[in-house]
Amino acid sequence: MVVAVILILIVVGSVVFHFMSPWWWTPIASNWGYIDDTIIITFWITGTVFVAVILFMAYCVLKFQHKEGRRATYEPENKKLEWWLTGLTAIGVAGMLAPGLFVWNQYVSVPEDADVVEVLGQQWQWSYRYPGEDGVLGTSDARLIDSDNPFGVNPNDPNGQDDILVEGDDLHLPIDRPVKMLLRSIDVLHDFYVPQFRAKMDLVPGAVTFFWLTPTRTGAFDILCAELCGTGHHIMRGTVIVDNAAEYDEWMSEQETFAELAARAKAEEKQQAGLGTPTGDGFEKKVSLVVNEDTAKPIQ
Ligand SMILES: [Cu+2]
Repeated sequence: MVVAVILILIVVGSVVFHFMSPWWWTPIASNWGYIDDTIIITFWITGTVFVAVILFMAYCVLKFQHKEGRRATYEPENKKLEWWLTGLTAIGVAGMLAPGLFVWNQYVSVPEDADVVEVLGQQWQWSYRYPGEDGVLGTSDARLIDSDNPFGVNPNDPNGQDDILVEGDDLHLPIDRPVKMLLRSIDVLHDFYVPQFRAKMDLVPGAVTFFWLTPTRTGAFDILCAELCGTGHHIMRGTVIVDNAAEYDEWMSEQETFAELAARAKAEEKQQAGLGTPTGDGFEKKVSLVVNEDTAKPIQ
């Protein structure tokens, strides 16, 4: 009797906790309400099975408790019952998997008018690249990455010259605009995850993965890495800021392009080598005397 009561209390407690729990998901900030729907369907199916199984156990504990002279019967085969259990299990599993297939199809079917943003993951930080005014990202290659070209943008690709590079700062997205997120890693597996967007995807070295979303709420949201990627995994965080159109345009106008970044890096290099004097216009003036630092003698 006590065991049956405990089992019933477990069921009641679980259902009450499920509906009263303070640890529920955060309010959604993207178009992916479908993903919440699939989770709710899974909750209902697994929850119904959980309640049915535990209540059945409570019933059996009560009904078949020990009584003097009662003997258990042996029934190894029950075709009818097996068909029922197989059929119901199949319907339950299909009910959990099928909605996910439809949502997944939508998740990777990018609308034609979507903007593009590239997310670059590395141990242990996030960086972002926007296509600039031409709307096309330049080609890139991990082998081109160095301290002056942290994204490995192909310097010979005209499409890459106006790419906007955002390193060590926030990702900005405009509200109500579909955006295709291209995901690239330059070292190990990472996973770009914004809980409020209900969206996540692995970054796989050597491949470019993608999904799309439309931000539906302005604000600042955490970007987490959801793939164990080394000792600094827990600090691999970022912030995505969803702006209204005016704020977004203003922010974008303050960003630096790949060409500007490359020119600045070159200028700094020259300055460090002692071959130029800052003139404010990119060291355009040629110096007449070039000094070989090894010998400190004038060379031709
Ligand atoms: Cu990571």
